[in-house]
Amino acid sequence: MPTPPNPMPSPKWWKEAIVYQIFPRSFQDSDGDGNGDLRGILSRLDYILSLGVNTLWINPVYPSPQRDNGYDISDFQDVDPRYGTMADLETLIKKLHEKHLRLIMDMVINHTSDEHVWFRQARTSRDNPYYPYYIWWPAEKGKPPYRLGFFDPAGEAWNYNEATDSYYLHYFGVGQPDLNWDNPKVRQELYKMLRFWLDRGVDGLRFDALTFISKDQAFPEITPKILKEKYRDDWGNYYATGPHLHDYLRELRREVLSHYDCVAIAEASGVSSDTVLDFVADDRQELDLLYHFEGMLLGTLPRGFKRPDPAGWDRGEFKKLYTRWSEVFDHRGWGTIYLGNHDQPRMLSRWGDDSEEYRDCSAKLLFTFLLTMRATPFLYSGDELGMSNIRFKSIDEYEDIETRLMYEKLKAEGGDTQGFLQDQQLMARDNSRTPFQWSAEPNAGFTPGRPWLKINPDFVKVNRDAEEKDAASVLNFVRRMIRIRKQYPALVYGSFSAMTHDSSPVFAYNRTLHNLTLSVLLNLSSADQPFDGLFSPPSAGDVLINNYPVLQWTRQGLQLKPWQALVFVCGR
Ligand code: ISL
Repeated sequence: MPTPPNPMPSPKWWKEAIVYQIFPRSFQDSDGDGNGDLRGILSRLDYILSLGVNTLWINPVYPSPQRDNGYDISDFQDVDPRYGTMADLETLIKKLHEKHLRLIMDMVINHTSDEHVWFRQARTSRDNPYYPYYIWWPAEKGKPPYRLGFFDPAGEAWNYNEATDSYYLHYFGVGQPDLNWDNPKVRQELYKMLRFWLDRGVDGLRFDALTFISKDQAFPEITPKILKEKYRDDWGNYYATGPHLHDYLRELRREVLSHYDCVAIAEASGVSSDTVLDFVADDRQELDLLYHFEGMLLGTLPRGFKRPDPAGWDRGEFKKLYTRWSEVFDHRGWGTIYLGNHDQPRMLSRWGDDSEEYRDCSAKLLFTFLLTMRATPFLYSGDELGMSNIRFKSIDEYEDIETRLMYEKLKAEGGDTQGFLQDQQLMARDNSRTPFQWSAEPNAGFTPGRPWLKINPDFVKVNRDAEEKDAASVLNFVRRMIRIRKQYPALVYGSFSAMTHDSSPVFAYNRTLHNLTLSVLLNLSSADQPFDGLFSPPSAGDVLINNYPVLQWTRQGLQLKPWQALVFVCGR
């Protein structure tokens, strides 16, 4: 007998998880220093619970010089005073567990800060026992082969260190030296550190830049031609092909993960739908989940090089891509879905339409999409209010190392800095890092002090308080969608089948489990769209979700309003 298209997968808590990501620095400040902190999160637990989410992911809160917002860790096993204390973190874990919420912590194990004691030791001499904790190119061999450093002013991943007369490798900023995973001591130290957190009750680990940990230390020449032909012109694709990557992931599973009931999630630049199962299929014994960048690339300008066209991403490709990423897990593995996070602009501004007219309905549509796909949804804090890009005008308003360095580099090269600033209004990471908008009070109720990053002036209208009072707000819609996802297992485990494969902006699909089908219709555009497929009022079933007060049937089928999102339920 042929296998059914989507057999019921084995249930797991992390397949049923609805993850809410908090960028702690911007969520809630409790002590007036202008930075969000752990006590701030604790004071907002009721709000988080009211959303209906069951899992929290927080970005790094470890001691750090904060050159890359905590992704440059100087001590893996403590809490940065600006976020609070270890006791605050322990209280957070305890309180979350009392309320049946799980906690995912961010683990940055591809690199450390240059202020980490390992690196402070390593850089003093080639004989130092910590020298082999990092990756070096001795100067007597000449200049090292070119590698791209994402956050480097010269775009170079090698930095010369005088005391050792050698260059250290840093795929990100100069203050983020890459760890040498080929050194078994490094791996054992990291495993010990991970156990430290898991022993404290952390339920999941989100591994930063995990696909980059293994490097070919013969450092072959990667010419522009090779990069283009073999790696689709993306250094991330090359960095994700390290020779021992899968060995290390299997070892990580064996030594650490397999001993805990935890979920392991990789941030996985360079992984495509062709290779994802090598990481997350059960029999691989590596990871549980990963999140890919293929969706993001569809709406990305190659780092500041092209004029943005916010409405310009290809709807047909979008549908194809997410259908492909759903189907790849039909029989093995499990996926994740997201449209924004701390590294991306606000999802409403990038994938929806944040104009006065369509911001509400397009935000609601995007949540309908995230919460009806066959994958674990990652929701980014603030999106549930329909927060949008701040669109800074001047470079001085930016805090982010990425934007600031790209600007400096361009300026030094005599490039088009004005065009770049315009692009950043769509793409910059700081767009999604502005403080959470709690109320119309000064500083949006985020801090009594001076916020570390400017608050989006639209907070006087777009804020939690106002949306609480409005039954038709984005916030209340999100709560409803979350309830529905929890109420219908078909939305988690049911099969996914796309209803159409055309290039129209209407994304239509069915989610079916046993005798129940939920049909989802999404008009991903700011124009009316006909939908003539397969549908007539009685057979469509009952309307479960409609982000408009109307539903317009014609002889040909449905006439969808701009950004209209519909969910029908049929069967029982
Ligand atoms: O490699 C990339 C593109 O080819 C990047 O998208 C890369 O994967 C991504 O920037 C990694 O992000 C993570 O690590 C960074 C940090 O700044 C980000 O905030 C974090 O999410 C360095 O730790």
